Amino acid sequence: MKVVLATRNQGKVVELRRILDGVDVVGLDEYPDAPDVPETELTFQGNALLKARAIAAHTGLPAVADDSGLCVDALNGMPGVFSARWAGRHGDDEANIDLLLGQLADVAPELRGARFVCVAAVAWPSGEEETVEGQLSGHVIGERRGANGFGYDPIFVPDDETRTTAELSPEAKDAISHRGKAFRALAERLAQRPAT
Ligand code: ITT
Repeated sequence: MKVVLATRNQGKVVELRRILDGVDVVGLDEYPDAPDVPETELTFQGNALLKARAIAAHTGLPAVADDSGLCVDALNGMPGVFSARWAGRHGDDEANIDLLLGQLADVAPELRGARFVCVAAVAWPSGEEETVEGQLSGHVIGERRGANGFGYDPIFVPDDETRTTAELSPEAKDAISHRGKAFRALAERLAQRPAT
């Protein structure tokens, strides 16, 4: 089965291709005229569906999208759906991390709990759609460590780990990550369905 991956984030494309092993994944680079879909919803599920729907309508293929982010307890769940643009400019990982570290500077270690959340959506050209969710709980540390991954990985340590997700190998991150969980569930759904 062929599906279009509705993301322009290359870090995600790399992760998703790895996780959706066995599915024929084409990227948006093959559809240069595909619409840019603003994430206007206030939930991960709403935004994932917006993106998947628009790309399924444009390509006539099943389209897969996710919306994800980091929900920090001390910030009442923020940045959440605003994670990619927390410091103002979409995808500016360095500025986003700097801002978050500043906001948590006076927060005690035991109060720095957070979780990554990912909602993955598939939209079928027929109009049907499904979503699945994955989470990874942990805490935010006070400085950057590690060079793997993307986004907030250098400052996030999962529960039962001492390393940040940027210090884990890609495979070790996939095995426990919010996106790994959501997309493995989605891959099962895709395997059970015809392509139209
Ligand atoms: P698309 O919308 O094109 O898929 P995006 O980067 O805008 O790409 P999101 O709207 O889902 O994606 O934003 C997710 C942001 O949350 C991402 O830019 C990171 O800042 C953060 N994030 C999500 N998953 C992460 C992960 O596994 N590791 C580190 N940061 C992550």
